[in-house]
Amino acid sequence: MSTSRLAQLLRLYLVTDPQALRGRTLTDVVLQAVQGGVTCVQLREKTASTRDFVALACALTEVLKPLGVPLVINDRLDVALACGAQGVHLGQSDMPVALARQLLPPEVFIGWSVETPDDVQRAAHLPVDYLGVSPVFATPTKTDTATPWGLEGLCQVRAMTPLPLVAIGGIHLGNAAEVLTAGADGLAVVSAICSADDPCLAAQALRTCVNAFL
Ligand code: TZP
Ligand code: MG
Repeated sequence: MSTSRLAQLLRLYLVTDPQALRGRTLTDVVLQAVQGGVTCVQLREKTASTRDFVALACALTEVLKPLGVPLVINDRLDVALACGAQGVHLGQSDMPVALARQLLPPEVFIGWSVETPDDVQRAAHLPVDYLGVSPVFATPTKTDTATPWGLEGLCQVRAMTPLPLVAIGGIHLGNAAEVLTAGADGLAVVSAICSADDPCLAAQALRTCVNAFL
């Protein structure tokens, strides 16, 4: 896939978190979010058993494939392979991306979280397809993060790499425009959509903002 096509697919990137669903099912929230204009979904399960993770991944694949929305699996190559996901997202403590690239079919894209300028520099020599700039702002959704980049940090990352950049951490409708202005190609959100009263409306509003930057 071309870099520009991938950047397009990453524009409004929903990251799931079972704790953010407020009692609704994952599939329901994801479907509503996609109706509202989410362009990519990452399944992020930190406590599920492998069996449950695979079952969720397969269920989401069935829902998302016909809609043309890519599914990305967080952390787990085996789960991505088992369900035929389009992408894998890895962090600094996960499977090294060079190994992941050897293990995955060439069409499966790899995202990598960058937490420091050193990480961004290293990415230039690694087989990664996009970078997750993590976190841009502090967020109660994930508290064990590196120091937030802030908007200035995000601008610095933009100047350092031509790779598609997805910003994550504390992003909502109120700061989405400045995150895009700072150079993000896509917005990755958990709570702004998963925990919204109406995930479809929340996604619609964010998508309208993202579209204004096309
Ligand atoms: N990685 C860095 S911050 C974060 C992840 C998974 C959580 C983002 O959640 P929210 O609710 O969009 O701030
Ligand atoms: Mg990880």
